[in-house]
Amino acid sequence: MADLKQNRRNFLKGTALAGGALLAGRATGAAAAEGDPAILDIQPWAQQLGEGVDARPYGYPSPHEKHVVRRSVEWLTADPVSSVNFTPLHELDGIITPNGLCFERHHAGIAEVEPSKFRLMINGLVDKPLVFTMEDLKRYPRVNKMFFLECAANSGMEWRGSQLNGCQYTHGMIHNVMYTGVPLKYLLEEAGLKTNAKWIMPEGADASAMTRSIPVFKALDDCIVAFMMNGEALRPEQGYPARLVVPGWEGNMWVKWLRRIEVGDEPWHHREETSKYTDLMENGKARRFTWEMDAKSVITNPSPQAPIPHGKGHTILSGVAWSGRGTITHVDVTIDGGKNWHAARIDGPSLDKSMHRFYYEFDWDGKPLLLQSRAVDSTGYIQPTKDALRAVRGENSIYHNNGIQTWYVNANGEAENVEVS
Ligand SMILES: Nc1nc2c(c(=O)[nH]1)N[C@H]1C(S)=C(S)[C@@H](COP(=O)(O)O)O[C@H]1N2
Ligand SMILES: [Mo]
Repeated sequence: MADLKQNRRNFLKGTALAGGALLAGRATGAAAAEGDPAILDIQPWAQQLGEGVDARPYGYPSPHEKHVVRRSVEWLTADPVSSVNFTPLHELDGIITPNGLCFERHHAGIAEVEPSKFRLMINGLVDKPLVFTMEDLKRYPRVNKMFFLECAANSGMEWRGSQLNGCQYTHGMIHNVMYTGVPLKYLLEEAGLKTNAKWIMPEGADASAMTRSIPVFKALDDCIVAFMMNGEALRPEQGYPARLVVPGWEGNMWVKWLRRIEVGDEPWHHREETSKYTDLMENGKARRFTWEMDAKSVITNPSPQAPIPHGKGHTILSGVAWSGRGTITHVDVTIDGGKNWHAARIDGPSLDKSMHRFYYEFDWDGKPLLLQSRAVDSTGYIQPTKDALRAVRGENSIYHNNGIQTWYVNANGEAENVEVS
């Protein structure tokens, strides 16, 4: 483990870098090597013509990236149609989740909705019940907003101790996407909310007909009926042709394949807000309606699926942080299990209820590391330790685990999921 002096030095370097200084004298490029065939030989791709512009009408990644895929945990569920797969966070950088890599959570498989048969009904406590087609929706003013969606069960398997080896599995029930769609407020206003309208109940068109109760204040604030993600039509997996976006709130409320929104004066207490998506406390009572996702972060590199490949020396640590209550104002990082904390550098857009990317550059002495990150959001909330969460919530929880994650890195640079107290 690095000693205190070592860490102070790293801290100063980290600060200098955050100030924009370059890594003077620490360049990692190798000196020009004589006779390097990768430089001198004419490579296959330069010896023949490549494919033309007619070869790939819809592009796809390089064959060298074929390991960058969503993955599932086999023992987690009995059947893939009511299951989950995970975003490969350790293979991504920046803040955008590519459409083909967004984790999926379905209760009854992927509904293949025919867009010409899409109908969105608004009924219940409204002046005039309305039905919208896709064409109708596309004639309302639309907005473009980037938001994370995190399943409330993300990190749920870790509640009783470290279990899964990889941030894809411990933290990959999240994606961060730019949505294009119509503010729900415009549609509700057109239908005209009655004065006693306090709740809405979005319903999915899939075989699970998923429903959740959402308070009207949220529906009128920032919910969106989205039909595009990252610039193209929603993928079937994500609710094509339209899904509800409920910024900062648990993923279960973001109803996919939207078909109906009922307006009422009280919540419906359906399955997804009673038997599921409630938190069983120590005293046997269940906490319900925990909508907002608290600030959370994870180091994506290094991590169990992404060891340090280069041995000691200049090392880039990277990760993501998010909060359902606003932006992330800082992320602190420790490489010695919490003895010393260093300010990480947040890079890229800092948007409300969206993922943030952070980096911490340090000189690795080649000794084992205990890595942790801790996010602070714009409300001043500080991401808690897992022990602090358990002290308040007991041992029975699954959902809403935003505790600090620890990776142990050995002298070979291999990482493992552990807990320190
Ligand atoms: N209609 C419908 N909507 C749904 C679901 C579903 O099974 N059916 N799953 C919910 C859950 S539990 C989550 S976490 C998110 C997952 O969204 P994603 O598949 O885009 O990742 O969608 C939510 N919306
Ligand atoms: Mo979920």
